[in-house]
Amino acid sequence: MKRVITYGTYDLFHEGHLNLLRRAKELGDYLIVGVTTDSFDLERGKLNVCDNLMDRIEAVRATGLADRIVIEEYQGQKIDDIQKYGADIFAIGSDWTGKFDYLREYCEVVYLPRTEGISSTQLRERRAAPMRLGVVGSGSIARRFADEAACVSGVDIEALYNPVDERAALSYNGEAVRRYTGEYGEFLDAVDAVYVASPPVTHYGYVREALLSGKHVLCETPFVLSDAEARELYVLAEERGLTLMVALKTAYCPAFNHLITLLKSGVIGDIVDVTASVTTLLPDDDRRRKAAVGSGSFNENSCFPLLPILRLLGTDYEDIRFVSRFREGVDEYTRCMMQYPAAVASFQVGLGVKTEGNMVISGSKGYLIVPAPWWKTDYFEVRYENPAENRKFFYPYAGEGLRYEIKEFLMAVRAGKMDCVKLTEGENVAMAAICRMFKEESVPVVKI
Ligand code: C2G
Repeated sequence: MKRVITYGTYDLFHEGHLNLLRRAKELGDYLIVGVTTDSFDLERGKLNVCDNLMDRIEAVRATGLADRIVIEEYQGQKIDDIQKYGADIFAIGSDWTGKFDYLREYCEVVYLPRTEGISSTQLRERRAAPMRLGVVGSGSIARRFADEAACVSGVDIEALYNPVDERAALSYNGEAVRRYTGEYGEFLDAVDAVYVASPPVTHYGYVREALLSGKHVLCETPFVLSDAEARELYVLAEERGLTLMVALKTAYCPAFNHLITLLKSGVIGDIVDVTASVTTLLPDDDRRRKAAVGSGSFNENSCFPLLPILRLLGTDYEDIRFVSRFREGVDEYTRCMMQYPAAVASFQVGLGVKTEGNMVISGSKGYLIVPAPWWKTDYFEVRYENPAENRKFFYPYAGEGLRYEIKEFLMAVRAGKMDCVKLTEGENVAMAAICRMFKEESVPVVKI
């Protein structure tokens, strides 16, 4: 009996998939079909899979062509499967020609003709017109965002708004994005949604006007610098049925999310301490180090450490205090301590001081450590008193890591959700409230 094995995601199962399975089956007597898991697809950069694993398996089963269906979970599994199931032939579509020649060591490799004119990507795009996104601002984060957006299907960057810089330009998919200078209203008319990446003090105004014009908003960090402003914007979004999300990239990364779910499931027992730091050493003349509204280390960086703190310990802290080194009217370094009924958190942020950028979460049974830069999490360790029990976890962190937030934003807009469970309204309001308290010194701020 000749055994054939083939693999795929089989998202939005279509004629191309069916033809491929038929051709693969004709090569032998017994067909094994591997269907990728959602996490394996994420790892290999497929971010937009619509159907879940069970639906995709069901679609393959319904063809009646597969004699056995297996789940593909990791890179290198094809070799294991070929040996485990005694496959004689590995078959795959011609779009992969040459890519699986390394399997010839284990069995025959056949590249089958691909069906032209149909693909899951096309079907996904046909299901919903691409979201026309406008970008406010054209600094380095906006440029990185545009590069990352090109990796997410279903999003098109249509317009750039920058009223202050005559030379402002943004390139998307190799082309210059149409630029609007003084006319925010015209810019908003040209798009469905807005990504706000202008200086922080301008966020509130741009977000508000975009929401009033019926546009969904993804706003860079720091979102806004007062809880009253944050609340007002969420009310506007809710009244108009719009999505309002904050582009705090760490919140949407696969590793960070697994870290949170592991901790919530009790791997280190009760969480007693969260310690994290984020420092960016900037030149003295950088805009962010100048005494102006919205500048300084706390405003610039605090949302990063506050993300794990608020997510793990909640927003009901009992006490908060700061020690800051101020130079020329701006905090170039701040250490903050937050006290909870049965836990404590502290973090350091700096623009004029450099620290180790790791995160340690301590618990009653062990601790979790993420090496610097923890906010770009792709690896962490859970450690115990007995080192034999320690565990290491590795994850993909594709590109600049912004594609995850872009994908979540697109999914929230399409699903008609106001925000995303990965970074909630409550957390964003709490972060804005802490920025306000620091600015107003309504809680202890010791200046050194
Ligand atoms: N296919 C095809 N014609 C199309 C579209 C897809 O013949 N118009 C084939 C692909 O070449 C592949 C199979 O259908 O052999 C499944 O395609 P996808 O679902 O896109 O999966 P893919 O990303 O190609 O998975 O481990 C996974 C495999 O490496 C490939």
